[in-house]
Amino acid sequence: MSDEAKTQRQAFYELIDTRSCTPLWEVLHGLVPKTPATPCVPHHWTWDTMWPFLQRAGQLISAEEAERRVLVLENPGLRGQSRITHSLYAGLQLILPGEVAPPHRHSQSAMRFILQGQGAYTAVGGRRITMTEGDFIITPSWSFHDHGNPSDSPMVWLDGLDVPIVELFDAQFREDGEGQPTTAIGDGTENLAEFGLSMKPVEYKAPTRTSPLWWFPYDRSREALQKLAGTREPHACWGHKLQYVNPATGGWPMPTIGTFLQLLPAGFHGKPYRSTDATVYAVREGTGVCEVGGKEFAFGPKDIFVCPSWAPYSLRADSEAVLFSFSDRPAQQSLDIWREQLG
Ligand code: GTQ
Repeated sequence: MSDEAKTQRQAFYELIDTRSCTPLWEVLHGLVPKTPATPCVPHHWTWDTMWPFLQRAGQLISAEEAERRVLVLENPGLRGQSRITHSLYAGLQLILPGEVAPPHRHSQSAMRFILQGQGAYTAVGGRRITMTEGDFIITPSWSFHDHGNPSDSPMVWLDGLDVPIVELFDAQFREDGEGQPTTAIGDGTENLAEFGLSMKPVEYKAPTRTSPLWWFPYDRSREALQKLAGTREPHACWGHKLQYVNPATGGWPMPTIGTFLQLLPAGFHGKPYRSTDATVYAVREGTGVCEVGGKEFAFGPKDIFVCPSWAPYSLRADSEAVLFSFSDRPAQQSLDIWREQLG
């Protein structure tokens, strides 16, 4: 191209720039790359690092003052954005004995996976679900919730929220306080009775795609995995892996976040796998290694690690390992854009 043509083009770009306009041909391949181009990088937060940070946070601020005493897990490729992946938020929440985190509600959907402690509750619509290590709990979009810890030990859980997705759509709403009953109207066991046995009240009609079962106790999921592991060969990539479901629809528990629990037998050496849903792992039991993006994360209980979209990763287990994970798979599938590749 001649210098004159270059100069003319540049002058044209500058002219249209003054009217909030830009030439597609300069940006096309960035807009529609051949394969996913993500700023999200693989990362590992060990419990050994995070537990002292959480304890220190517990000395510095109360749950009441903080509203939620959470250390946000920020992806190193997305610093300052409060995201663990491009589409999801994650944090570690600490609630000390005797504390309450005040009620609020928001349009963002939330999930918790309990890492440490037992006897603290999260109240959804006034039903106080008493939580134990390994439990998976959902807080549906726009439902009032607060947390309290009447037990005598600290509780820590992993929070996962669809904050960046709701932000993408500019559909954020929040309301504080009031709406939540201040005394418990149930302990969560009635929620298990209604929806936790592959049955539902006959009059129930699903008003949304969010699961009416909010509490998925660990002992049940763990037992299911153990049974599976005793009766079949592990899958070459993911061992024995179950996904949590909305019992009323058979779909995902939340419209934006999918959750999984998997067991890797001792000595398991998984084949590489990749999918377009960047995945956050929380180690529940055992030790092993995740190989991803040229890194090796040697993981142990309560560690968190993240595998970005489309980066091949493989999982190994030294001892029998149980991993909880979550991703935006339901959102991608409802948009018909989700892909995976095995081996
Ligand atoms: O527990 O309601 O980690 O609203 C971030 C935002 C937790 C919560 C978080 C929240 C919550």
